[in-house]
Amino acid sequence: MKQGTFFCIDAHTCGNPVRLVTSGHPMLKGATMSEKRLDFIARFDWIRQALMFEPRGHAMMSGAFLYPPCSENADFSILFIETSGCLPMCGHGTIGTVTAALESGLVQPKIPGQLVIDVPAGQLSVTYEMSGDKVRSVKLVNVASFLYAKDLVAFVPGLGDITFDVAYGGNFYAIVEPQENFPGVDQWSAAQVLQYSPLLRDAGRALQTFVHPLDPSLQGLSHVLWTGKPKTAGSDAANAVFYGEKAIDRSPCGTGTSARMAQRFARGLLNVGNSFVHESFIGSQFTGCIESVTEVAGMTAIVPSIQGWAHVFGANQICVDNRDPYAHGFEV
Ligand code: PYC
Repeated sequence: MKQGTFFCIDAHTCGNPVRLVTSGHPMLKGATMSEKRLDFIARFDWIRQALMFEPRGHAMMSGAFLYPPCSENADFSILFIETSGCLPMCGHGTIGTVTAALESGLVQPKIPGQLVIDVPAGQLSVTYEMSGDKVRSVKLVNVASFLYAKDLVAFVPGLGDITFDVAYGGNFYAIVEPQENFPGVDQWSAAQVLQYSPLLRDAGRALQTFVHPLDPSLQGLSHVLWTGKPKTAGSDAANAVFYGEKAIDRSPCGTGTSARMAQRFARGLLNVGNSFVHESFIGSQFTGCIESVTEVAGMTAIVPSIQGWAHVFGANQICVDNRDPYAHGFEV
């Protein structure tokens, strides 16, 4: 049938959109969110495309569905949807979803101020602060994050050789530090990020495949994180995260910040307990921290946390009607 009506709460996390879809959920097969995500991709991807792509969305559009908990200790589960697909984990998406779900009364935590959330990449522990009926800030303890490959070199047409690391923070990131052929993202325009990121991502994908050692469904170099000098007071570093085909994250990117902290930890540049204030391309900030050190299949990993804020700005009802030739959206 591939049509339906979806009620949505629209919010943004530090500038990046979060469309929390509160009705029209398909029933998904699977015991874990990882399995449910694969079922959604196989059978219901048209819903993502309709709600994320133009004309109902745009290149940066990102959203989520709430599902019942998969684990006994969890309050609920999140399925992330966005223009690039169904991410295993999304930090800005979690902060926006938690904010919208709490403010609208969609979720009632077992313990006030705390939530446990199942996501496809694993489980999150979340704490939040309220100010009246508004959520002031959300802190999530993310899945174990680790440096996967370092000092890879790829030829990027127009730039030349670029050296980069690949780290996992819920998604796999190519992380590029300033170097001879890249002056730092603070010296770059958005057009340059959009021009060179897909070229570097393609070159990285051609070098090797990036697969989570414990869950092969978590694989693929999906994001590029360019680093540089910060502009906002209090920031430790700046970044521009590229994802999908044309998106630059307006938030400082939760999974990207987790991957960056894992990379810095592995390189001896950040320690347990250190905070790391990461600035987005528009200057908004997340505060990251290395909570502890752990192991993933014999590899040293960190348990990172990310703190940020979101604002709900509206609600809408989206109709996907097959009489509309663009019912399932388009990308240009
Ligand atoms: O915050 O993790 C994140 C994220 C991923 C893609 C866009 N934002």
